[in-house]
Amino acid sequence: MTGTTLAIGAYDADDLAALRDELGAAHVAGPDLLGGLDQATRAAVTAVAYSGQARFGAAQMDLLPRLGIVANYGVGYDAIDLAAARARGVAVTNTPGVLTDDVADLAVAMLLTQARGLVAADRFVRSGGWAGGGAWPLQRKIGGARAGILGLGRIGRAIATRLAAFGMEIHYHSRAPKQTPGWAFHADPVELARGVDFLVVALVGGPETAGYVSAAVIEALGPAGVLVNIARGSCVDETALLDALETGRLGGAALDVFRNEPDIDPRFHALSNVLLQPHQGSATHATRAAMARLQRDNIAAFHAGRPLPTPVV
Ligand code: 8YV
Repeated sequence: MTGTTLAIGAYDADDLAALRDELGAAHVAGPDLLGGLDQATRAAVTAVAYSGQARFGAAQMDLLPRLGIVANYGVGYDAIDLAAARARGVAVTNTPGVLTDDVADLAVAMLLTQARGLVAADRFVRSGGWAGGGAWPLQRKIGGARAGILGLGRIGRAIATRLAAFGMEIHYHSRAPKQTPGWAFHADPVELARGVDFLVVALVGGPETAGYVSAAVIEALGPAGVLVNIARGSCVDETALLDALETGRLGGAALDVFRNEPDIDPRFHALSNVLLQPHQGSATHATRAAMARLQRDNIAAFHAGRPLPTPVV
């Protein structure tokens, strides 16, 4: 093995144990702690196993002069500065495919939860409202309603397929029309939002999609509309979203991702029309294990001089 592996960020316990056992990896909790490692330790690092949303850019790479690979624990690699990696000859890998089903499942669960008011209904039963003779208000039917998917990549398509199975009408926006089983393409995201009841964000993260769900998209979705985001907080103009939710100009939202995770904007806490999730799209035992396996396979291939299984750069 050439050089050592450093795991950076938060890991599930089994995955961190496997990084230690299989690759002899050391661990730091975040990229901000790199500077605290002594120079000999940093100079030995050739592979980084990366996890999290904190920025890993030129400044961090330059603390690791022999760095050859950053293997990301996730499909979205927007936290990693690809240009800085390219400029330094550092390979970047991710974990595509293995988490698609889980993220799509969560998106559907969040959409259904909002449509049928499941969280409030649970409270209604627990608080004795039901036993006390109160009437639970009628909720929204999913079958026949219109779902808009923003970004029809692997995950967007898996979400659309699931929602189609619920009898929803599927609309989507992506850079160009795609081969679909009759789903309606919209060239303009505002027009997509205007034409649907639920808008699910499944875009990639990064600068090219920052604020893509703009104030205009949110206004177009409107007072009866519900926004679901399982992609990245950066894709949404969060201030516009909060303003619209607080004033009822947007009906509701179900969010697994935020701009400043995990320390999210406290304005969200006060909103009863929002479902808040702790960025758990890929967080099942089986999927995290598969992601971690793929991450370790990429690092092992790098150390052995073999082709990387899932390269990005
Ligand atoms: C995280 C994700 O990577 O795959 C992605 O892009 O956002 C998640 O799977 C995971 O939470 C580990 O940080």
